[in-house]
Amino acid sequence: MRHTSGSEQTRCGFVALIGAPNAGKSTLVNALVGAKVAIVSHKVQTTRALLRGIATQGSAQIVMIDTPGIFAPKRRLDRAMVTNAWTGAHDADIAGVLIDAERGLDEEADRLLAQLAAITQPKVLLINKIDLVEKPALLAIAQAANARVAFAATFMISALTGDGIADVKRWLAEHVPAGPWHYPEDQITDAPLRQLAAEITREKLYLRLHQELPYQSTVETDQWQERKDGSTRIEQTIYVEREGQRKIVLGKGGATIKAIGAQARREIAEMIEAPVHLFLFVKVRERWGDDPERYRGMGLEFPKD
Ligand SMILES: Nc1nc2c(ncn2[C@@H]2O[C@H](COP(=O)(O)OP(=O)(O)OP(=O)(O)O)[C@@H](O)[C@H]2O)c(=O)[nH]1
Ligand SMILES: [Mg+2]
Repeated sequence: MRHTSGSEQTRCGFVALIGAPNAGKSTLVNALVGAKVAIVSHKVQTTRALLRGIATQGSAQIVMIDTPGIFAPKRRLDRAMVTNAWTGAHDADIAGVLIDAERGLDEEADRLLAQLAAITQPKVLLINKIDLVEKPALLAIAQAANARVAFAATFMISALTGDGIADVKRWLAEHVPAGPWHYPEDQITDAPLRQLAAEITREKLYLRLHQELPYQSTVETDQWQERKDGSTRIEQTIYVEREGQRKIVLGKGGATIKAIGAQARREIAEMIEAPVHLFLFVKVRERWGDDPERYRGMGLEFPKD
């Protein structure tokens, strides 16, 4: 742990990243932390619950809060995710508002900007994916957004290429409150390994499966056993809603689950720096989206209605 000593005053604060689904929040958390802590996919609604990624810059510790995308919720799970995102924003010291430059101020971004009045903390505008858009369009987005919301600063970035990320990090480091660090200096997330491992498998599901299937599945780590030979034995369950979905996840002769398992195993092994034996089970739980137990597993509040 760092201590305040001499002229060096430490700073520490929470920065929530909010934005429409797929705006690049999780990619940006990873870029600021400098390691993959949050899962990323090309599909919307990848992130389901708050996840903290810890970045450091000089004497400042910046705790980034990755949140689910904000959209008009339909299902119970959607409502839990969107509520969770706003909770993250309200509890943070600073809110980073991501706009996808390629989409500009579309209906979803428009609705988000309208809802920002409820956030009283300093807000920073982060126009992301600038690698995909010409400069005049970026300036137009910056102007239009700033005309509607009092942002403390505006940054144009690419979370993917790293363009502009150092500037964002410096600004955040200067603007988080003075105070002691919340986490040891080598910690990069507060999520338990079991949960990170379940997320990695869920990412592979998102990358591999099409249409609605990823949204109708969830992953839980059931067993985590460190063995004498230094390897770790992990059992996970993938919950789906119907038998037909179970068949798709398994694939012909088990080919799909095998590929998902191989990819997940490799990445989990990299994360824990030990050989991993990963066992995946696929279970049908009709209406798991209405089962409070599953929400606990995801780290979400269960909405009662
Ligand atoms: N070209 C480009 N793609 C990006 C950039 N940032 C993120 N992406 C891509 O955008 C997609 C969504 O990224 P995520 O980080 O998962 O987005 P998110 O906002 O966390 O999405 P949800 O969790 O679903 O709300 C992925 O395919 C990323 O690779 C960027 O700066 N440029
Ligand atoms: Mg995300």
